[in-house]
Amino acid sequence: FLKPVRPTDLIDKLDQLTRKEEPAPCRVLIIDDDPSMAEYHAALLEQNGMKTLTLRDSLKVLDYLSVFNPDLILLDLNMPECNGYELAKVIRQVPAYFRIPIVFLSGEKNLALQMQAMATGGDDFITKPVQPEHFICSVRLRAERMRLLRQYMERDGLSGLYNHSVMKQYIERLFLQALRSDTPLSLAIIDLDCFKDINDTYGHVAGDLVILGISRLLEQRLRSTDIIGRMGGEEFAVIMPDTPVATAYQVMEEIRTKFEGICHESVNGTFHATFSCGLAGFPRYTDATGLYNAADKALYKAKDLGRNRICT
Ligand code: GH3
Ligand code: MG
Ligand code: MG
Ligand code: MG
Repeated sequence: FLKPVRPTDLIDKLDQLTRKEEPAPCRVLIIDDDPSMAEYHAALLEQNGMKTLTLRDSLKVLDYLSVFNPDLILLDLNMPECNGYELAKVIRQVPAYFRIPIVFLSGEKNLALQMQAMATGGDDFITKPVQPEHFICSVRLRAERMRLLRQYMERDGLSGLYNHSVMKQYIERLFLQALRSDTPLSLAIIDLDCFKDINDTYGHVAGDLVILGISRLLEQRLRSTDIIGRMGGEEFAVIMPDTPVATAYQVMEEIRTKFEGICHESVNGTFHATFSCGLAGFPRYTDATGLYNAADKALYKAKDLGRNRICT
């Protein structure tokens, strides 16, 4: 005998499935040619729950930025290969890194030179030797704000997955990476079936719960290196690096089966939901747009063939 579902139960469930703010620690990139200095600053931050990466060679910075994805950059001013002024200017020229706070960390006492450094795009100037409490507090506040800002800009409000514009950037970037390293890559586009009917029959709160349900299921089942996003409405995309289409098909098929088995609750009774999925991959498609269009076309094929299936 089933207990009737109250609207508040659904709201509680929505809350439960909504991903809370990321628990991951703030990431701080330290660029300093003096290893003992860098180590000391890194230790201070690590002891206070932050993750750090130290680079001695300022010329390597751009390579590491996209990999480490820092919430804040600590930049030494005087370095042999490329000084802090020049480096800050270069970093600021990359649109994706425009917002990352840059804090200069230098023994430079000359106020005019400090101002000159700030003018290149620095957010603050801390003189060495640092006062530890002040240093930790200053770095933490800026890094945490950056992480929150990033969350708002990059994530979809309901599902917590990456939003449309971030996914488009990832598709371009990961496609180029696959091309360069000549490794396979798969792209899946997922669309919930007859979702309008689900909303109409069971209410939009239940619909939202289905969106959250598929979001959490994708996160649980896929690898941490896979990129999952909500493209809009009831459409999702998954980028799977290092994964040939045949493997991606198996994984998505497993997710599809699991999803159709989930019993969703609503004030108008329980129900099941399904999705259709289009798959395409590199090396078959040789540019990111072609790949996306192919996956989209495969999705339409899946819909045409009767939904609740995966097509390539
Ligand atoms: P198909 O199987 O062909 O995809 O049919 P469909 O009904 O899923 O497709 P259609 O594009 O006609 O309708 C999509 C519906 O998804 C319409 C819209 O109300 C609903 N929807 C979009 N975003 C949300 C959301 O955030 N929450 C809820 N509850 N519904 C949403
Ligand atoms: Mg130096
Ligand atoms: Mg749909
Ligand atoms: Mg749709």
